[in-house]
Amino acid sequence: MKTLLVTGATSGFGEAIARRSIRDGHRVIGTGRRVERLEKLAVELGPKFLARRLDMMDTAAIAEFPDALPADWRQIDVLVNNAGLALGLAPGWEADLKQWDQMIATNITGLAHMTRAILPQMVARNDGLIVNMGSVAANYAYAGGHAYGGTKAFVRQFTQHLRTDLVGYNVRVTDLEPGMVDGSEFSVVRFGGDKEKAAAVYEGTQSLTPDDIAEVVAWLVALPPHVNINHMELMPTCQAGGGFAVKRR
Ligand code: NDP
Ligand code: 8X3
Repeated sequence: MKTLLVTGATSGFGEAIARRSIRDGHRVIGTGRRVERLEKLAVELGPKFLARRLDMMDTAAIAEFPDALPADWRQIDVLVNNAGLALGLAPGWEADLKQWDQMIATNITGLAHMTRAILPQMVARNDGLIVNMGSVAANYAYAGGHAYGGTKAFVRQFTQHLRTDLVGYNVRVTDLEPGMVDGSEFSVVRFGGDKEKAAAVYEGTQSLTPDDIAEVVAWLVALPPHVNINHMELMPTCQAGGGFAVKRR
């Protein structure tokens, strides 16, 4: 039985990863800002789920987080740096700077601080796995993707550079890069709560699901310690990388 720390467990991927991990015999510390969601999940999943409120934009709270856990929950075998968000899809010159700041604070600073908070114990034990939730937006440009894609490009390079530091240790680090995933709140959040606009993103597609992501995380967790998946890009079969944007006369 491993102990997973899953950030952003109040919906979407994080919730599915929590459920799947507990089904696989592990236990999970699930975090997020929406405490009522965490409490509901704790009732459903029982004593193998520990709910903790944590705002990933609060770096002081992240630093204090590991030592504030109950003593028998402090060894984190797997960190799933999943919490994150995209806000807006306006062209760069019209984008809301507050939205850029929030994406950077959550997807970059929060993820980096959480990694820094947990990595020392993994190195000291010579054992552990970090799964960073990247995105295809790190690899392909699309209109309005600017700051979000930039944060996920950070996740990709941060992961790969950490790999270099960790050579010689049995600590694995993976950047998971999903494409379109329906069934989470990602697009509802991106469009400021507009459910119709969010649903239109997936209309007529058979997108990936949060359970597909949880399946891949379960596979990563189960791999033997000598196998590191550096990065893994997955898309639904109905999606592929686009071409260049060209303005013709
Ligand atoms: P959801 O919106 O369903 O889940 C996002 C999770 O992140 C929620 O649990 C939310 O919790 C948490 N979160 C956001 N901001 C904060 C914060 N400041 N502090 C703490 N938790 C926060 O979307 P997904 O499940 O789809 O997204 C999960 C990850 O996957 C994200 O990093 C996203 O970028 C990435 N991703 C999503 C794809 C998709 O198509 N859906 C594709 C590729 C990557 P709460 O609001 O309760 O704080
Ligand atoms: C989420 C996938 O294509 O909307 O990271 O950026 S995408």
